[in-house]
Amino acid sequence: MILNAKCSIQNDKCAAGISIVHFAFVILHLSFCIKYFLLNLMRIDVLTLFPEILSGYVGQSLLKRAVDAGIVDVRVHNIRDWATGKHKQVDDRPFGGGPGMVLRPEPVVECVEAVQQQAPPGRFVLLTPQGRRLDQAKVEELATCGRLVLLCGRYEGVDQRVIDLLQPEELSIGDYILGGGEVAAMVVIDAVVRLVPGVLGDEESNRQDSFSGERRLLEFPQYTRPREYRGMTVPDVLMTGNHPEIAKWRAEQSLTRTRERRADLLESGEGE
Ligand code: JD8
Repeated sequence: MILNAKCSIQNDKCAAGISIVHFAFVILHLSFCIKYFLLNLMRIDVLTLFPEILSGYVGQSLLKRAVDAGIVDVRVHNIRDWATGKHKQVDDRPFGGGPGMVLRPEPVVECVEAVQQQAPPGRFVLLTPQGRRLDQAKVEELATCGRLVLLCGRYEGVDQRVIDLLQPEELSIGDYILGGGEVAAMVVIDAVVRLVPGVLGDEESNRQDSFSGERRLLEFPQYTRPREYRGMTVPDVLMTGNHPEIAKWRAEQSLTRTRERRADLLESGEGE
C-alpha cells in the first residue's frame, strides 16, 4: 500500500513535470511570436559547413547595427556539429558515379530539425542553382516572415532526400555558378534585412516605400562635390535649387537609362 502511494506520487510528479515542460515551451514560442511577428523583428538562421564565411558579413555596419539594436537576430550553425561517427563525415561520393561529393542527408536533416525547434519554425529556404530566381518581390515576401532558415549547400549539393523530406523553398540568386550557397545566403540576408522596419534610417525607408510596387526604374545619376572634376561639370539643373525641375530631370534620366539598359523592366509601350 505504501509502495503504491509512493508510486502514484511519483507518477503525478512525472505528469506534472511533462506538462510544465510543455507549458514552458508554449510560453517560449508565444514570446518568440510576439517578438518576431508582432514587433516586426526578424530571426535568421544560416546552416552551413563554413560558418566563418558568414561571420565577416554579419559583423558589417548596417547588419551589425540592426543586430545590436535587437531588430534582427542572425545565428549561424555549423552542419558539421550534427555529424556523428569518429570522422564526423558530412559528405560522400555520389551514387552512380561522377565528380565531386554530395552532402549526406543525416547531418543536414538533423541540423535543420534541431534549429527549427529553437523557435516557432521559420520559412525554410535552400539556396541552389535549381531554385526560382530571387527578385525584389520575393525579397519583400521573405521580409514579412518573422523567421528565415537558410540552408547553404556545398560541393555538388545536398542529397535529394533532404529536399524531398523537408521540402524547402528552393531559391537561386542568379544564373551563374557559385561554389556554394553561403554567398547566396548573404545576398538574401542583405536584401531582406534592409526591409525590416528600423534597420535603415527613416529617410532611406521612406524612399524605399516610394519605389516599392511593381514598376521599378533604374536610379538617376548622382553627383557630389567638387562641382568640376578633370574638366567635367555637374549638370546645371542640379545647381539651380529648382526642385520641381530637378525632379523632372531625374525622372527623365531614370526612364532613359531604364529604356537603354534594362528595357525588360519597362512594361511594353512605356519605353517608347
Ligand atoms: C548552392 C553547391 C556549387 C552547384 C556544381 C560546384 C544559389 N545562383 C547560384 N549559383 N550557384 C549557387 C549555388 C551553388 C552551389 C550550392 C548554391 C551548393 N554549389 C555546385 C552545382 C554544380 N557546383 C546559387 N543560390
